[in-house]
Amino acid sequence: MRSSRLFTILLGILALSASACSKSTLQTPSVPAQSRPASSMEFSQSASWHESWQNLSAKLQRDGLDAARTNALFARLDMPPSAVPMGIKVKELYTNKFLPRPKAQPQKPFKTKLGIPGPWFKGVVTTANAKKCRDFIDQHAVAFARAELNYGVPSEVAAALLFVETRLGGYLGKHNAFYMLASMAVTRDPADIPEYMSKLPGSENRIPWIREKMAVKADWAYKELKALLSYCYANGLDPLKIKGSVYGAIGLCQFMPSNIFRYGVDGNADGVIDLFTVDDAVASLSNYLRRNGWRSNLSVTEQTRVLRTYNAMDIYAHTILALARTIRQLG
Ligand SMILES: [Ca+2]
Repeated sequence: MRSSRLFTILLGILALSASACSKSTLQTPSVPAQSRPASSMEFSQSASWHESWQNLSAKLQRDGLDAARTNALFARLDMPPSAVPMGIKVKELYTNKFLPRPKAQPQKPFKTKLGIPGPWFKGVVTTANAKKCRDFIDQHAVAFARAELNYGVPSEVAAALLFVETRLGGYLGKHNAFYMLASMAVTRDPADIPEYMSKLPGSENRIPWIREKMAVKADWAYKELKALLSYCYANGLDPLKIKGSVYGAIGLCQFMPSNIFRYGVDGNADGVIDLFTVDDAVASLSNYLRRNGWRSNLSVTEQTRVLRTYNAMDIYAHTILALARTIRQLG
């Protein structure tokens, strides 16, 4: 039953691929309103933020990014770096290192009727959510069938992962990925995140430690920024229009930009890898899982190990596997 449906669906792929040729185009300049600063207090009080962007732009060009596009892009970025991504990261690192809190008793793993160990993310593994995933698979039957055939990742697992990451594309992050990564890349001085520093007890005595961590994270953000811009230029996408997480993960499958080059797939063969389309997101995440060890007939423990390459938490992997089984039980 399943395989004959699969075959019918695959017959439709060629026709679909031939007609799908729309390309994203560069649009007129404008910074998304939701990316604008809520308060100028969130940013460095330094008067030289224009200079920060200029230096960043010059470095990207020295590292090989197209000069005209990069200059034009930064000319449109008419606001100071945001302290938000680096501030949140420093707060997290500092709190873990210097302000350990008595941990709540961790939930012990437990057996469940589904055969997937708990705990799971609260409120995710429900029949209602499984139905949403089943409907989503049916609506995008070609994308899921093709990915399952090419990479061996069951549709239910791919859909459950998309549900956990972005609620099937319903929540794609409220930030502009380019602005967040660019901000993080130029925020290297504890004085640039005063709102965060003032709330961390004892931080004034640990400036060298904080500065060192900021440098590592800023370098990381720079690499991701470079990957994001290379991706946008290669695919005709406008970086100022790409929504993402506070750390620049994008698309239905929430890939970091550097992973797009490693694992991104143009699922619908329209010449563009666009992780905001279901076809490309499902193909890309399935390729990612396959390349990180997904095979048919893996045990739950082995499936968990593969999913943990996507996100290192057991609860993440177990939630996806439990939701996938619930979808399958719907038939
Ligand atoms: Ca595509």
